[in-house]
Amino acid sequence: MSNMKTTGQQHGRRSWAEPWKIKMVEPIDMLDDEGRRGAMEEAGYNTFLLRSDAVYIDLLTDSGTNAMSDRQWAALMMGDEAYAGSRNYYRLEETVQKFYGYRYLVPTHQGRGAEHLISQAAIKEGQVVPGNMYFTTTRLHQELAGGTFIDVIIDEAHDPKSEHPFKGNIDLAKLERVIEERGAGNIAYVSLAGTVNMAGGQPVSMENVKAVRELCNRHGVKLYLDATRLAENAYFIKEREPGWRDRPIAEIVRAFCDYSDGAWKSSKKDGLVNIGGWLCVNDFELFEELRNMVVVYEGLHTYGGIAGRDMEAMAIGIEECMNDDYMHSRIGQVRYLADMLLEWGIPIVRPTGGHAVFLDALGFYPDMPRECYPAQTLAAKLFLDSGVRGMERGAVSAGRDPETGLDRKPALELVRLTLPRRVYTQAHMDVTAEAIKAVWDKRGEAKGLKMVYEPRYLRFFQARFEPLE
Ligand code: PM9
Repeated sequence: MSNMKTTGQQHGRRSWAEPWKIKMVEPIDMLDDEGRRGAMEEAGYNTFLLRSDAVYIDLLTDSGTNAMSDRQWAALMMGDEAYAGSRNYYRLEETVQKFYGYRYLVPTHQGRGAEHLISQAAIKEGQVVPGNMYFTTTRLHQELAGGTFIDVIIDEAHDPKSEHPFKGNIDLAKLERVIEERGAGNIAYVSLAGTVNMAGGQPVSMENVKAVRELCNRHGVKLYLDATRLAENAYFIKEREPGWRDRPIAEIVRAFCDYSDGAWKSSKKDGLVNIGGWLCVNDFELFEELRNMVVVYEGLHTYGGIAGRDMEAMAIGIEECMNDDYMHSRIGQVRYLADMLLEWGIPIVRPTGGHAVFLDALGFYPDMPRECYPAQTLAAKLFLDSGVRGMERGAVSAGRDPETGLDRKPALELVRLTLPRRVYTQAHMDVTAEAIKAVWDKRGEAKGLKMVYEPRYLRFFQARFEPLE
């Protein structure tokens, strides 16, 4: 039975509240105008290069920024820091098997550790990896393993105004075409992510994963999931897909995973911890290979680069993120912020996604050339106005095409305001919305940025810019 009933909604109340109360607080304050200007200049107009002390409300990412529960903090004291065979590993293994249903688990220090292992083990030089929109670290690991990512997400995902309820879905015709053109033997696997990050946190339907599985079966192709935000994806299935309304999030996650051959996960997101990740597969031979590789790149196969105490907190985080009441408040907070912006006519990606509100920078600055990095500019302007930190998710994040060396120009040029879980209150959301409104009202003044330093990999993390004005 769903525990959503405890929100009191059955009594006709309109409001919801978080199913937790605050036990410990971390003071924050805002630098004055001059302080914020100095901090932004020092950071080369890249919000990743700001010191967090300079930030007032930090919506850079939901990755590793979660507030852990009292149960998780208490669990840290139960860490078994044995080099080999830690009891926390077995607890994590049992929990992952129970909730995600896979046979074999390899722990990793975070998501990209798992991406590295699966890419190296499952991609052969020259193979392609079709998937539902690229993610920065995922695609890079696929490329470093000799693969080429091919986007087969539905067209609606590239349109910020489309109200399609499952904009994360794979376009089956596109996928079939890739398989037929390249030949099934040249497909490493299909890479399917829940609540697609770069599309605006957009979900994948159960119907779609089932159909993708059937298509993969017909061609003998493997299907692996990026389960980083799969519990959040399950909320949208419950809300929007016929037949799932009365099913708990946990059941939906399990049913979704059952269509796949394995998954990787950054537990730093909907897994409700600050560090950790894992990789799971059902195939024993592949598992043996991964278990062997993990000792080279991460650590022994019973800790994979993290402490025993962190594995214990991860196991509890899995149980907590499957709580329907919690998930209702989580997605509800994202919508609270989005709805204020919509009321003021501020352009954001529709429908509102699972982990963040995405500002449409091309809607803010329709006349600014893409070469002047509208989203990078908008993220900088927002920090300068109010100390609110967001993240560019546009041309800078997309990087260069490895073959041509030219800048990729994704259809979406966005600033992501990502909500850490169980961290900020609705008052913080009010202040954030008002800051965005102030930047929106002054949108005619923005001139853009030029890139003055570009690192080789994942340039958005460390690139530096100068203002054009
Ligand atoms: N995502 C995020 O902020 C953190 C790094 S990139 C700015 O959204 C997916 C869907 C992710 C993700 C990280 C990873 C990698 C894999 N898949 O950061 O290595 O969103 O734990 O996970 C970030 P790790």
